[in-house]
Amino acid sequence: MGSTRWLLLSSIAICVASVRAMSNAEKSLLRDEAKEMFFHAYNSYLNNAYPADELKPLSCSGRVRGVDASRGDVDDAMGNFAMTLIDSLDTLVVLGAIQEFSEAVKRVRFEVRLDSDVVVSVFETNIRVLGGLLSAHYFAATLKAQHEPLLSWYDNELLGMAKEIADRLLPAFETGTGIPYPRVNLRYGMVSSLLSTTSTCTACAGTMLLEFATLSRLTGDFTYEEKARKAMDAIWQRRSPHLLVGTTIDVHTGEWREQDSGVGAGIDSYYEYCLKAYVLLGDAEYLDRFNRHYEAVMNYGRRGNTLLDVHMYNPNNVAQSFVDSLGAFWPGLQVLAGEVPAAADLFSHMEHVVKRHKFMPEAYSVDGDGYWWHHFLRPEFAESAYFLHQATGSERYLEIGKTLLKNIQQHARVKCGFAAFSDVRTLAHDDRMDSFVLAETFKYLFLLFANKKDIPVELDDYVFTTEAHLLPLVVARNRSSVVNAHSVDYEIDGRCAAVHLKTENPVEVYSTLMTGELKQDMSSPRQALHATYNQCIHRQASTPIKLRLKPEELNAENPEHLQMLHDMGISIDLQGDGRVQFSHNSNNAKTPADSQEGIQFMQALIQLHDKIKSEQAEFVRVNILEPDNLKQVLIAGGARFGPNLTKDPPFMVTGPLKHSLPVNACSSLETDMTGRIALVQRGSCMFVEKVLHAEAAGAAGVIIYDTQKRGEGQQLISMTGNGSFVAIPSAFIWMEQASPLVDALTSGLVVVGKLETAAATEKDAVEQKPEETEEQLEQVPGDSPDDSTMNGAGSAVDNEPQENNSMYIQTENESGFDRDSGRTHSGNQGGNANP
Ligand code: DMJ
Repeated sequence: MGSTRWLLLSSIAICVASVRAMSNAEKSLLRDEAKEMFFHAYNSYLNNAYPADELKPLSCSGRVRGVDASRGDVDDAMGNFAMTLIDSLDTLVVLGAIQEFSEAVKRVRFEVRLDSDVVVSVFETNIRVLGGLLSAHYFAATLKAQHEPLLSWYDNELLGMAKEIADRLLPAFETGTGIPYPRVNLRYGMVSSLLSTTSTCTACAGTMLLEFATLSRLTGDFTYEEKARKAMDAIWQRRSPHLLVGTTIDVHTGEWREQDSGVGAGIDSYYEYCLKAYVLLGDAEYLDRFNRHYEAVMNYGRRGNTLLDVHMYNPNNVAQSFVDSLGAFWPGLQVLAGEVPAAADLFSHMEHVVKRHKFMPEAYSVDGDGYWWHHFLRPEFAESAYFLHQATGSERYLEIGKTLLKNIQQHARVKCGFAAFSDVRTLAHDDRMDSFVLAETFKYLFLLFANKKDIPVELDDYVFTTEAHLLPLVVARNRSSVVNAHSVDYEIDGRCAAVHLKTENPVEVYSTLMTGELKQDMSSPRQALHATYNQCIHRQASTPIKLRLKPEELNAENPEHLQMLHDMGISIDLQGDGRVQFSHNSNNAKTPADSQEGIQFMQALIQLHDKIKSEQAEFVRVNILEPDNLKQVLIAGGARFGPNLTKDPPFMVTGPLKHSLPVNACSSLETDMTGRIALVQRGSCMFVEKVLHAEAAGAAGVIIYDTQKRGEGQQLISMTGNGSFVAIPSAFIWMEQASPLVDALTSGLVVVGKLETAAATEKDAVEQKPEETEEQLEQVPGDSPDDSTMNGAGSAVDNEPQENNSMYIQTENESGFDRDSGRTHSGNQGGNANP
């Protein structure tokens, strides 16, 4: 991070001028306080819960699978293997507690078993247990090599255990794509009951390589690394043309089951491991993948200083109206990528949310309101504060960390540890202390306030895994021929000289970095890697070429414009059917710089095209009618399931409006909806489930309204399906728009929901006056309250295959992961599964 650090120091100095300098004494106190907090949690766990996987801090007892009430997928992290102890091991080293570390390693060595007859999450077991064991093994072996008497007994036992747990995960990788099943039985492998769950999250599949490669390189058995690479490749190969990935994928067919794309639950650490695989292993292809994903994520997801989920194939459309707290790790990753100003920018919005609620709600809206109000003392916000502080040296991040630390002390600390919150508004506690609180939250808080001399580990020689386990960069030396022989559809995109250099002769570059004896001090290779990826990524992402001509300004009759295109290597051909085709050929460009601009022009052109297409295809109109009078026109989001509303003539459905019961339509409706347009509340289950329930009750159409206000600049969402056939149309509206509908319900007005393709944009709708649409009203078939005609529906629905057959969303609990690794939600987390 060296070069970036100084660069940024100068650029943000002005905005931090008003933050007072924290004295060294205060910093030391906070560092010690963070350490004491860790030990309060750790000792509480040991004294009250061990050998259970987790501590219940309110009950002062352990949480044991099969004994405690099931919490659903979240319990899949627990394998009766003293998870909190294993996850805590390397934090003990970072805190300098070698005596405690030695005792804990002994406990793990002699008391922990990894072969319980229990089904676990492959992802969670990898990041918490395998990662924890590998890191602890490396520290134990290193301390022994340094003649630390407390570890003189150590004989690589944790490495043996790491191999054992990885072997127990391996059966999950026997799939059509190499993407692992989400769950495996530790003792019996892929028992038949697990084979039917074929959907897994992207992060679950793409967050294996750091741990598996480290294991391979420490043991010389490259099976693990190959498996993890294959799983990552399988995801990369299925990226969308926009360079985005979806949230869940089928392990056999490789079809995307859920096509929302963001940096939070379900995807987060896949992106993280693209960059960190490069940091750890030095393989430029992962850097290139990260670069490409990064640009796409920032390009499409950014709304002001937040990132929202978008559709991977239609990324101008926002897929979620809320921000997932797991995405708070992203600024930390941006720092590692050299994108410090952008990281600081995104972080500032998160800071605003944390200041407002004391703790970051599990999900929140763009305007900072909570969306899911619980909070599990997650590490991501502290993690980003730590990396930003490393990169900038700014006091600002120390102050933020201090506030966070004090809030945890004041509100989360209980007699037996630290309790999560079931609701940050009331600060009501939850009897839960996840192992990542010790592995990550307290580790990052300690590191934030620590000086280099306080940390007995040379951090520059390690990479932090997604669970903040430290893996040594030195493992990169031990390569196997399988690694170089390995190939995917990797192409150099010509944007970054450093990547070119490395890729043209990776072996040579690699040996330059890695020659010399195995050293404890790996700072030189680390710096070399830093120099490479910082320069490379920073340059390409922070200095985009300013286009002389934007696609939207192009006038094909303007000779200057045509000349510019020509210089950039772009030719225009008029096709026989009247379409215009643009092609770019670098060889035809005047200069390499012109060629680069040509590439960017083409990218901007594709984006413009997508945007126009999405504006035309995704909006739906909902007209509220009184007899003979159009009362109001609402523009709503469409659905990617159900009748094709883009057909000509437009499909529409008419009927009186009726509220569903239950209001969220997440179970069979209690009332007959025949011929009605069902008004349904958002939340608690998938959009498509609601619509299917309404359809089963006889509804002719569905309008789903949000329970949150629309954030500023927030786009309408378009609802995704799960592959089920849906016969009736549906639309999504914001909460603000729901009130005219609710008014109409209570006042007994005749309401006709008319759904049709809206070529107009939302702006048109606002400007549209009722009287201007009278003509349109006359086209509505029938206007009596009982008229439930589905105009043109029969044949349109019967004959029209679903447009998005390849688009799926997993059903709740299907894919076996919780929010940390995916996006399903167990009951006590109280979230919405999809909508
Ligand atoms: C941790 O287990 C890891 O950081 C993971 O990548 C995401 N979720 C939790 C912390 O919130």
